[in-house]
Amino acid sequence: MNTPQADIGLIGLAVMGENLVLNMEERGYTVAVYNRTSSKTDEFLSSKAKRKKIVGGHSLEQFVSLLKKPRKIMFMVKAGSAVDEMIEQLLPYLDKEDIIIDGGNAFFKDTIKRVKYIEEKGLRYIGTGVSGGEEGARHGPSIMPGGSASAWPEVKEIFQAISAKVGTNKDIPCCDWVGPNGAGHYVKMVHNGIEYADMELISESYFLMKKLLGMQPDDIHKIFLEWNKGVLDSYLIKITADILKKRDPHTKKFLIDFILDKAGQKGTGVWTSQNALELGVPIPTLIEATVARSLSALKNERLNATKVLGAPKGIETNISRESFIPLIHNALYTSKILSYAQGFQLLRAASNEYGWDLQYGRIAYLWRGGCIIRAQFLEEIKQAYETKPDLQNLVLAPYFSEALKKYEQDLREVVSTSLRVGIPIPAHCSSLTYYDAYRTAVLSANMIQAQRDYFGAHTYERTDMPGSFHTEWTKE
Ligand code: NBP
Repeated sequence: MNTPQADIGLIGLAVMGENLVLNMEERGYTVAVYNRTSSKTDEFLSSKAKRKKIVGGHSLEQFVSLLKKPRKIMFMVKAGSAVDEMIEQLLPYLDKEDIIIDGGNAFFKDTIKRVKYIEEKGLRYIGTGVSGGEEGARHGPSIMPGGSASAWPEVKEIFQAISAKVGTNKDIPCCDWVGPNGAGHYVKMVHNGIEYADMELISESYFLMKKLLGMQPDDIHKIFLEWNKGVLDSYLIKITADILKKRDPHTKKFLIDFILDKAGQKGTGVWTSQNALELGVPIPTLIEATVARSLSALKNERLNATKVLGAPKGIETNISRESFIPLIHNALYTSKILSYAQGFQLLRAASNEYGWDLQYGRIAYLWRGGCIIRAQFLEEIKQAYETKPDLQNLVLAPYFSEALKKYEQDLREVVSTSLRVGIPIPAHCSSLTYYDAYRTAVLSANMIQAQRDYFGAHTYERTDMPGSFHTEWTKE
């Protein structure tokens, strides 16, 4: 058999796995690799991994024999049943204290079950979010690990070495322990939920400039480039600017104008929305962003509906670009604050529900670099939670409440204009409604309580005395 020489093993040589292996090797670690289809292992070893400290196994037994103890084995395989299959195939070769790490996009409830299952066998399990796509995996992703706490010191050095770094000296890793069982995968799930909202809000801003102001992609490119220098400075704004200037190699025209308006999704947005509904946490902007993708997917139905119902007017000639573009900027910024506030509200509720003791300031920092939602703005979120760890809602932190009060009217102006001309910007609308509802001391739900009591004797509470009341509504 082989000499155990590898510091860590990785199973799953697709896009993410290959790049993580190269990243680990570059940081000085010897990595063992395995892939279900062994031709991919050979291909990798003879190409990208050639002459590097990367060794491969054709069988799981051989792969495991390459690893130093306690063994650390990271999965980067398709989320779902593939993970359970791999666990079962691997277990016969592992010893107590060994560590299995699932770096895929697992559903957090599956991770909760897997941590329990593996710990009962005397081994350890980490479920970790990895964000940043191919580029992040290769040069520094954001890593959000959770699970068996005793496994963290064993993998901390490798994980923090390969993660993105932020701070003035680029020495603060975007990787830290998140919490027990499914906490790491949960935080990754909410990251993706916020990512959906961020992307939708940016797309809506672009859409307003295109449809309402009649601007061309290169003009909109310049606006996003400018916005990336201020409070909106973020990876998603930057790539939006890049996208808008890209030319189609065939037609030499702007590529964005040839891309079908039909967005796909892999499910993390839906998981975030479902869990928020389960926990009773209002995250309307995040949910709306998921709904918007579903609506976009109905391309054929929309084409038909345009013929039957007519297209909205979409353009108002008396709006000046100079005065409206700053309003779009401020509307995007306020909506962004409100969507992050909702995401952190969800984290707070989940932390209580699942007993995780999540550290919100630290999570904001994990997302500061490497991941898709990385943004300057997260620095302020970190500050807000460090100043007041029991902050009820991000919108109440002085930095954010001041911004909301300052730009609220601009969001209202943008939303009302879009409603008047029929340009759908649902995530902006939801953000504004969330803001208005959240700061309204007396809402309309007294009527709902009365209706529920009327037809179902569900009882209601009163404003003037404590207790639970029922009224015979139909009696004189
Ligand atoms: P994929 O999600 O496309 O998975 C492909 C890998 O899974 C291949 O190595 C494949 O082996 C292996 N696999 C499958 Br499929 N079924 C298997 C099974 N039953 N047993 C063992 N191996 C199996 O790869 P990816 O896009 O690199 O993503 C990996 C994980 O990272 C996923 O969970 C994904 O959600 C997550 N993630 C992806 C990104 C991204 O940007 N792509 C970002 C962040 C997280 P084979 O070669 O034999 O088919």
